[in-house]
Amino acid sequence: MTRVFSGITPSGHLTLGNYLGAIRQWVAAEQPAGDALFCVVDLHALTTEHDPARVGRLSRQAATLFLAAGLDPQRCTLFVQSHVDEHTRLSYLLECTATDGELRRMIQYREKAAKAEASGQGVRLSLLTYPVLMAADILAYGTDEVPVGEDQRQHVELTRDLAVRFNQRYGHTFSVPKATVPAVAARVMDLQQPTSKMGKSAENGAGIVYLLDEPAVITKKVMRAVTDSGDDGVVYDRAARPGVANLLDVLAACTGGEPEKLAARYSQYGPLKRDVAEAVVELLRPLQERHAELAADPGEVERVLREGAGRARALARPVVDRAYRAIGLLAA
Ligand code: AQP
Repeated sequence: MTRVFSGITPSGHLTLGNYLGAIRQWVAAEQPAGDALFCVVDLHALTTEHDPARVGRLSRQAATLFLAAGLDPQRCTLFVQSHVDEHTRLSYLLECTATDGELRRMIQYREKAAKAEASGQGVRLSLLTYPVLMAADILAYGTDEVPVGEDQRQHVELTRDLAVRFNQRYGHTFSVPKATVPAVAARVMDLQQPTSKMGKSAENGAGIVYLLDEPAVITKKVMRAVTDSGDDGVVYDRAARPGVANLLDVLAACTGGEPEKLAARYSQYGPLKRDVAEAVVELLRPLQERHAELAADPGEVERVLREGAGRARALARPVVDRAYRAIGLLAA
């Protein structure tokens, strides 16, 4: 059976990018017997300026959205990263395996560090080391596959490198996982800045569709999406026409079509935007309705997370203990 692990950082309200790039794949990867694990990776939310109360609220909301999206706690394990100590235990061993140089090369680190520096906040050391914690999140479960959006591919590559290096130095300890990235909408772009990723921690939400946005808000954001100048109608060209290509990707992901073929149906941007808005609203409607029901019973979400943490701990403990022995630490 294939072990699947993935997570989302509660650093903002979840977006259409998180849904199309990650959560939707997770639902497809769910398996009987709880062999897939999905996690609210709350420790990662502490790597940049954060409001403690908001992290807690967003963690609960993310878990509620996982359930609303259709993840079934009978068929997979849902939990919060900080509830399972094995992640941080293993992270230190992997810090002793990784090098400073390879972490400084991570694109997300460079982008986020530049942003933190520009705003005068200072760069937290954890921003540099969090890909190692992410590697620990994945390796602690003997993971085979990590369903993620395109932006996380580099971190999964690092995870693979660390697993191979650790195994070579200290004996076979970890499975070597691979990223699985969706065929369409692996990188949903900001509707206002279509050369930047639709990211949940962006300061301006005008180009971001949040999963809990009202239908009228979604429609407004899509109708105001930046499109490209050019008089040759609607064509799918990610490099030259990123705004239109993004809309076509989203439409394809929502309706199951292919972006190039969908482009041929339109000669103007207006009708394309109207169809995208309608498709996104309809895609999110059942998720929003289920979220409203679940949010009325937060005790049930907490129960699911507690139970999930218990199962996750039992899976991770022997793997992490094995890594401790392999690297040379005495058994307690
Ligand atoms: N725009 C996107 N398109 C496709 N997939 C995306 N993902 C994120 N944004 C898009 C995928 O969602 C999963 C969870 O992402 P994350 O929480 O690890 O990272 P993030 O959403 O990128 O959030 P950050 O880093 O806190 O802040 P922002 O969003 O501002 O960069 C991953 O599988 C990711 O690929």
